[in-house]
Amino acid sequence: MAKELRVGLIGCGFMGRTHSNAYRRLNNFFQVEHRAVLKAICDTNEPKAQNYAATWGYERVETDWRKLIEAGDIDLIDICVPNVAHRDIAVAAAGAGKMVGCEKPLAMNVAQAEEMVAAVERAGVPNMVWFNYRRVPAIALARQIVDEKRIGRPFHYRATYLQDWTISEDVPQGGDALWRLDARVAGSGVTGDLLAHSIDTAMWLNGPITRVVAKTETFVKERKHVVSGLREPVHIDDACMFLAEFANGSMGTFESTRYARGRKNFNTFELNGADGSVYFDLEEPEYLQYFEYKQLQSGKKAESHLTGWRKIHTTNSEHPYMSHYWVPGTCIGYEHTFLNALADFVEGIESGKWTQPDFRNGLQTQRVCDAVIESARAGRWMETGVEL
Ligand code: SOE
Repeated sequence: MAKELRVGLIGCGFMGRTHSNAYRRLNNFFQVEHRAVLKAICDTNEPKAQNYAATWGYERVETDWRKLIEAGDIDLIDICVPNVAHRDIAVAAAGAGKMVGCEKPLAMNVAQAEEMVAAVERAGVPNMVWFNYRRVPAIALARQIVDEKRIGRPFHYRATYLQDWTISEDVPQGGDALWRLDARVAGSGVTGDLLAHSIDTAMWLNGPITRVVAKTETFVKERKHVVSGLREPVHIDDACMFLAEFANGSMGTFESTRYARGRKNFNTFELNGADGSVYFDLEEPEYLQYFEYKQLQSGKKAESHLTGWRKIHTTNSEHPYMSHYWVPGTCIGYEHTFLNALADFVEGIESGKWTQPDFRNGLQTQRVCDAVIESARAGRWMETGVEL
């Protein structure tokens, strides 16, 4: 009989939906020993939580997250609430001996993230940060190509993460839907929200980022606050650009904004090495582009008249995660990245080799985010303090 993984999920927003969908689908696609059981959903807005429970099949509703922590019938606390609440919930959950999943960014800042790491490590509980883009098959293939040493000595890493949903000055800040614009709740703007993804992917593919120099901008200086009803100063970074040095000697550029008209979720990266390059664009998520300069098997340079960027449609069963889905040539979507992450987490619990990124790994990304914000404030290069 399958073991139960009894889930208490906190937060009824967009991320709560992506995670709930993953729990529901887990056993349809992955042969794991555990069966996910949706025990309780928690939100301070009870009617919203009731509706959510009915939609996704949660057994019960709570309005105070502490009730989930105390509950004897919950194994995993999944944190899908605004960043300001991550630390308290995670520390309490770990203290109660529960497994913890947390949406990104891990925390408001490094100090909080360190407390969270200490709590899960003291308790010895499995933990994960939901950096879902690592679980895009094409991105996981990029990692495989790096691991196979097909890139050679790395020189450049280039990332962009662009959106356009805050251009209008009439978009308010704060409240359930727009807390990402309120620095007291989000910690930072695009740096913690979007660049955290880019940084996580970059360090996964290309190793630790050691130093950064950044420039941020807040284009709309005041917005009406949903809670107070007043026009209040905006303290988040609307846009951020930074240069990075990697421990392996390569150089990085990162750009993110919510003011790139026409760009909805434009998340790209390119890694250039002496022997090859990879390029990914989330607007064509099933493709990884690969330029092979030196052939791995022969050690020789690819014949010049045949070189060129190869656009790999990552839908073969040999591609990461794809053997769990459909026949070659058919695609999976955004929601499957969360399902893949959950499957990795559960397989990690079962094998005893917990999956990455765990909280300690999420702390490394937090260190870069904090260094980026600090560098923009101070106007100079900053050491990140990322573990080497
Ligand atoms: C912001 O608009 C957002 O929803 C992020 O918070 C997610 O992490 C990103 O993947 C999509 O965009």
